[in-house]
Amino acid sequence: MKLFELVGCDKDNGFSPFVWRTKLALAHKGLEAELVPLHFSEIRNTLEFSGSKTVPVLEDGDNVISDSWDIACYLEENYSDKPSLFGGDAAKVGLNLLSLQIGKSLLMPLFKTIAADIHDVLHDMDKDYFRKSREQRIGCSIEEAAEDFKTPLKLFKGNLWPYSQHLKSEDFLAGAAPAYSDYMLYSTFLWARGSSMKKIVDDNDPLVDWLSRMDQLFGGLGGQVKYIG
Ligand SMILES: N[C@@H](CCC(=O)N[C@@H](CS)C(=O)NCC(=O)O)C(=O)O
Repeated sequence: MKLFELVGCDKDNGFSPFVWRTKLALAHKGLEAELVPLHFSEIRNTLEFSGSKTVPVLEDGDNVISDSWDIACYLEENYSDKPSLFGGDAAKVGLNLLSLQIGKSLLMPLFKTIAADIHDVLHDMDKDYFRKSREQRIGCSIEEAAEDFKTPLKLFKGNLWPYSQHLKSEDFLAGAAPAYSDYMLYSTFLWARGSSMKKIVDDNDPLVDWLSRMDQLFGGLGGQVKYIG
């Protein structure tokens, strides 16, 4: 199996939140994939064979699957003898909704919070492309985003509330054991951790203990991602 991922200057630091979802899903299933690191500028050409303009893309024998959600569904269906990622069809429908909620209420404000930091960790060849494409998305320049990160960070933190509340009574979002819902949220934090020094969770938040439980999974797969500096 091969997994195509996005990296910055450091080829060992794949920070895409969507690729993290796939890495964690593979680990949950006990599957290993060879990682193919790509810079933003290499994605389109390299992945032409897949029809995708974004990572993750997973190559599994003759099967080529793109989009983290489609990959998760593929793994669940084709590796059904391995531990379930979703916990049944009803839970799967809810996960699609959760993905949309995380996208709108967490990934969007967090992106604005860390956009300038991501720009800093990119390879020089990617910086112009990132600036042109992402400034449109965040509605301001990278420099303005660097200056005014506190407003989107406050929004991000406020939107963490339902997850924090849930984790007061549950070890994981999925209950007693982690599953894809946990990976969707956790990958959001790994994205920030691999690209930014900003502290995005308060010390007394129940998410802190959950993060430390998540960090220990799969031999410390996510826990190895250190705050960069
Ligand atoms: N919905 C897609 C989103 C994937 C995505 O946006 N990937 C970004 C990296 S985080 C990408 O490859 N962007 C390429 C580009 O912007 O040129 C998924 O879940 O896989």
